[in-house]
Amino acid sequence: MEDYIKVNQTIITLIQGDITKVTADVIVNAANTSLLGGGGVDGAIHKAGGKSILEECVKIRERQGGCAVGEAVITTAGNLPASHVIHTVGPVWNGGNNNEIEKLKSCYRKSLSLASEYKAKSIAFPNISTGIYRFPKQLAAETALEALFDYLNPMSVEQATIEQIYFVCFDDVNFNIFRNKLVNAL
Ligand code: AR6
Repeated sequence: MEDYIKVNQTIITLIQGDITKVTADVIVNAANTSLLGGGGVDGAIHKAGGKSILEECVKIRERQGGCAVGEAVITTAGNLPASHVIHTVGPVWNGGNNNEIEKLKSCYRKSLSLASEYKAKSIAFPNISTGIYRFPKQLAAETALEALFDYLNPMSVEQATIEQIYFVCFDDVNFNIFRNKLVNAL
């Protein structure tokens, strides 16, 4: 069973599993500033999506020198069941004194804006920064949902294209945190 809530016209759905298997217009990647791939969800997306994703990342690097923390760039989704991948760079958790919360919020906000620019109707997010970058999971979930609710409430004009937002939790800890939060929001 999928858990979901509706905010204005947008449905927010919780899924447990591998984001590379999710069908959505846009899949979001938790990348690093080099855009050249890595481990975790980044490794999984490049592996499943194929080399066309990396080729476009290399072009973006040549054009603008990678991607800053809190920013987002867009490429093809290659072989994934999506039209585009948005690569965003989450903050490394450093104790919380380095604007990590604002930077993480910015990842969600910029990804949603970019998806809207591309007229995406659906977008799937992983739990950005909560793996190798060690952002505390509870705080990351609160930050992600706050960014989302800020974006959807009040409904902005650009938001109108996005009808479906998926939170794809890979690990049990993140899944249970999100499930509790969504149940409480009902
Ligand atoms: N589908 C969905 N979520 C996943 C998957 C998957 N296939 N695999 C892992 N996760 P991480 P970060 C979850 O480490 O913390 C890379 O090397 C995982 O359980 O992928 O933002 C990049 O190149 C966790 O909850 O990303 C960067 O260098 C979440 O994805 C660095 O890691 C994020 O974990 C970014 O670190």
